[in-house]
Amino acid sequence: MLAGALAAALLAAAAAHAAADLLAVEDPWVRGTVEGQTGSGAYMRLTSSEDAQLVGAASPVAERVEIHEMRTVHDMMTMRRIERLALPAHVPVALDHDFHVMFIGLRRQLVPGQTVPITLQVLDAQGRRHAVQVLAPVRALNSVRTPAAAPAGSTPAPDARATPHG
Ligand SMILES: [Cu+2]
Repeated sequence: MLAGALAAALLAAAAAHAAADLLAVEDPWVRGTVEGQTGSGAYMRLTSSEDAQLVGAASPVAERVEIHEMRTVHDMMTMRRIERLALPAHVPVALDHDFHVMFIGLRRQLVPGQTVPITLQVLDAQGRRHAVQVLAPVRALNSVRTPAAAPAGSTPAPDARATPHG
């Protein structure tokens, strides 16, 4: 009887394990665009409550949303799509420059005052997929990355480097 009640309680707890409990999203924002611009970036800080992975993203404002990694190859700053980004338990992961969310094929201009919905696809330690909803305000085109997310001693990313797709 006790075991049954405990099992029921555990099941209820598992069902209540919402995506919001899994992932804390801080300071999300999207870089504004000029008219006709087809790409932009989204920036935020993610902290997972357990070992997890960011495996995808989507937004109604863009045809495609990818997770990108910046790398320096032969002194050239390049970026590539990555399939998954590790989110170790309780370690804040900054999506600010080296990693960022990329909007490709923007359907409209993004101007300050707007809010952009983004759905993050997260795989938890048990291999379960969670959809995490984020509402990211649009910031001015020339915004630099969130100062709070920048490691000490680093310099803010110039706009041109942060949005090579644009
Ligand atoms: Cu990119």
